Amino acid sequence: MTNSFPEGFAWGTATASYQIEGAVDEDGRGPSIWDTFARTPGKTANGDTGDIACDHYHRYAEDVDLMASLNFTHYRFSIAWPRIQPTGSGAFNQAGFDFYQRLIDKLLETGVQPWVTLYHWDLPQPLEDAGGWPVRDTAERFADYAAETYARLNDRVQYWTTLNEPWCSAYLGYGNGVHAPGRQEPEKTIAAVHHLNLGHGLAVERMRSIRADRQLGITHNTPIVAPATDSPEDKDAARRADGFGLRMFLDPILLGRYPEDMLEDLRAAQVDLSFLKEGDEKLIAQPIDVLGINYYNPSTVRRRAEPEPEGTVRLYPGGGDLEGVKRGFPESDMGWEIEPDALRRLLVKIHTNYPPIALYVTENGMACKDVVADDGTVDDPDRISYFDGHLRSCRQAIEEGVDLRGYFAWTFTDNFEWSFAFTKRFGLVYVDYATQERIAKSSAAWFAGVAKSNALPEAAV
Ligand code: PNW
Repeated sequence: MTNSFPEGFAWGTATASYQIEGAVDEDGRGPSIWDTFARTPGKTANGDTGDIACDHYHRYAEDVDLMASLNFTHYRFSIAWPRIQPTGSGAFNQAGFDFYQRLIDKLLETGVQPWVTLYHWDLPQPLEDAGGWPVRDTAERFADYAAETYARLNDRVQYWTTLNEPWCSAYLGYGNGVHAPGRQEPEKTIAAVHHLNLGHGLAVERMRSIRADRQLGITHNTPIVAPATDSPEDKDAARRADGFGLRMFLDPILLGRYPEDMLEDLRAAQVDLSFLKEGDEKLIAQPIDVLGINYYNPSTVRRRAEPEPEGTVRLYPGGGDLEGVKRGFPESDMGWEIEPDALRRLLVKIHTNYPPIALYVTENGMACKDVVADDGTVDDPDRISYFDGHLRSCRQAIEEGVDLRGYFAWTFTDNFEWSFAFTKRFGLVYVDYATQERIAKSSAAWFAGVAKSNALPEAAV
C-alpha cells in the first residue's frame, strides 16, 4: 500500500471561536451560553473562562502566518453567532462580519482555504433564555443567521458546515449538563436533537437558494460502538448507543427518516415526541455535499444489570442502563482510549451504510501533558504517534473505497477545552497563557512534513 494520499487531499487544522478568540466584550459581541456557563462557579476547571483564551481575535494574523508556514492547505474555524447577531435574532452586527472578513482575507492571502463552521456551540444567551435547542424557534433563528452569514461571505469561502457535533449540544448541554447551558433534563434531549437537525436542514435550504455551487454539509462526532460482550443485553445496549449517537443524526440527514427502532424505544420510555411535525424529515434531508466526521476514541458499551449509582445524571432518555466500559487500550490525557483502527471502521461503516458522500475527518487529535523543556522546545512524541496511527487508518479506509477527501487535526493551538478549560492541551502549537507566546511542538514539524509531501513517512511512528 502506498503512503501517499489522493491528489488534492485537504490538510488542515480545526478550531472553534469560543475556544480561541477571547475578546468576548469587543466590537458588539453579545453573550453566549458558554459565557454564562463558564462564569458559573463550579462548571469549569479552576473557574476559568474563554474571556481571553488564546487572544486569537487580536493575534489572528500571526496565527495564520504560522499555520501557513506549517504547509496546511485548509483551516476549519467557527464563526461566533453572538458576534454576527448579538441577541440571536434581529439586527446583524457589521463589526462581527468585519472580523471574519479580515481573517478570511488573511487566509486567502497566505494560500490557506477557509472552511467555515457556522455553529460550534456558542448559542446567543437570549435564545437559551427563550428555551434553547429544545424549542423549535431556535432552529428558525439559526437558519436566519446562517443565511445572512453565507450571503455575506460565500464569495470567498467554498466549504461550509452548519453544526459542529450536535450530539454534544443536545446530550452534554441538556442531558448530563457538563456543557453549556448545563441543563440536566435528559427527557428534553431528543427535542434538542430534532431542532438541531431541523436547523441544519433549514439553513442548507436557504444557503443553497442563495448560491448553489458551494460545498455544504455538517460535522458529526458519530461514535463507533461495540458491545462489551456478545450477550443479547450488551448487543442491544450497543444498538441503542449507536442509535442515540450516530443514527439519530445521520439517518434523517442522509436517509430522510429517523430510525424506527429508536422512535419505538423513545415512545416506550414515555418521551413526548410531539415536536416531530409532518414534513420535518423532508426539510432535514436537504442534499449535502460533504460530511465531516470528528473522531477521538472507540466506544464500548454494556447494559448495566444493577441499578444506577445514586445521583447519576443521564445522558439519554431511558438510557440509565447504558454504561461505557474500557477495553484496556492506552489512554490520552483526557482518559480517552486510543484505537486508530476504530477510525477506519467508522469511515467504512458510514461509507457502507449510507448513500455516497464526500467524507472529511474534520477533527482528530490527542490531549497530552506537554511541557516546555529548558531549551524552550516542546516534544510530544505520543501525539505524533497518535496522528501517524490515525492517518494510516485513513489511508487504509481510502484503500477500502472510502471517499475521504481531507483531514483536519484538532487543534492548531492549545486552547480553552470546554469544562476542562486550560488543563488539557490538544494543540500542535503550545500556548503559554501568561504571555500568549506560541511554540510549535515537535508534532507541528512532523505534520508540516506530511502535509508538504501529501504522504506518511515509510515507517510507522
Ligand atoms: C470536540 N465527549 O468536543 C469538539 O468539537 C472540540 O471543540 C473539542 O475541543 C474536542 O472535541 C476535544 O474535546 C468533544 O464527551 C467534547 O464525548 C466532548 C466529547 C466529545 C467531543
